[in-house]
Amino acid sequence: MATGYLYHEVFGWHDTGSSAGLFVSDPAAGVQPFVHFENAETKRRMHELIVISGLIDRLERIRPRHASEEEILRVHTREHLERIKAESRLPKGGDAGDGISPFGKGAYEIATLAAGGVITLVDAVVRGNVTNGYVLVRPPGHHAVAGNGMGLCIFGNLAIAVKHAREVLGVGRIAVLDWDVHHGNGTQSAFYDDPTVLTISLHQDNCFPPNSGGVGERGEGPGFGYALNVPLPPGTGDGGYLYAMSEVVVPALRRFRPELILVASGFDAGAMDPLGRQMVTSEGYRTMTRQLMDVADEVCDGRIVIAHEGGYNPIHVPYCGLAVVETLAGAEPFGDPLLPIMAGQGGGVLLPHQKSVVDQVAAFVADISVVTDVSA
Ligand code: 9RB
Ligand code: ZN
Repeated sequence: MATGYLYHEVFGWHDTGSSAGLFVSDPAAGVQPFVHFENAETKRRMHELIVISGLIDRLERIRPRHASEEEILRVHTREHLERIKAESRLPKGGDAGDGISPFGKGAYEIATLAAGGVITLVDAVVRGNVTNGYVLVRPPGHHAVAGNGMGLCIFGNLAIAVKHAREVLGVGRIAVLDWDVHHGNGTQSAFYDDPTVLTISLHQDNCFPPNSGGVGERGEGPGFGYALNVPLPPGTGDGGYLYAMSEVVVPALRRFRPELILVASGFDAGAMDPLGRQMVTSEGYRTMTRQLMDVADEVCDGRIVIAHEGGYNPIHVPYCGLAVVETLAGAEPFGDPLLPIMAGQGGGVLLPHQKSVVDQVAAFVADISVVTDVSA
């Protein structure tokens, strides 16, 4: 069966304006404005590489629809939805909620298309039209919490799709793996007390949001044990990420036995990212995808939906994304000219301080069991 692929040109029209890296530009203080780091280019270039490489011919192109208000409200408050809608009508747009997440006019419609895009691919996978798929959406979603957006995220695209899978499609257990370099705090918070949704986040220790995603965040109430956080030290590359996959992610999925696996896929753990300080290569992302597919074949007939999040190096991100989508589709590698440059930089080796974090979280996996009462 085919691999689904979803991208829409209007995702590139979401306007985050200018900034100065992580700072607000301020000419009086000598801080010159620059194009915002979260802009269309990494995503547009990833899409164009998928076309130019010929991979597009192996994919089943899927068209997104907008998420409805009812679908957004399964995760977010009415106040948040109405505020975004109102600010989105203003000539200069507004902010998702934390004062550092600007959006231009019309962002509401683009954000609902992003959330609806993930829903569309989840529908296609659960109904059996495609085996798996990649949703190349923008704006991202994994930081948005119920009452506000943050970290450039407006609505929780994946959380909204999880609720859809549960409430409309009747999917029981769902796992969300987040390999973006930042903590998937929003997705985690939507299901923190829910033992039927396992959230696992591999991220750089204390990167963003501040003080979020420590190993001690494990869920609460009946959901205790069903949130896993692996805060990897700066400098972690393929060696540490693949060890986290094989010691935490794969065993956790084997114990939990999800019926559907979703991935929050940021490429900002990539070795050339301007925000992250990690060293993952396109081969690292390829192997992580392969590991996930192998366990998905065991537990859920291969059902995986991967949705785009961060990743800010316009040269490297397209090759990382291509590697993931090629793997999903069972296609041969097109090649990544950056790999030889990264080969000698050391990220391929697992170091003791990385291993000790992973081993700490691996000990929590035994607390996971197959939850059969999804109405709990
Ligand atoms: C600003 C600050 C950030 C930092 C990181 C992200 C991550 C995005 C992502 C978003 C915004 C702070 C602009 C702190 O890729 N998530 O997956 N902004 N950080 N202070 N100020 C002024
Ligand atoms: Zn990120």
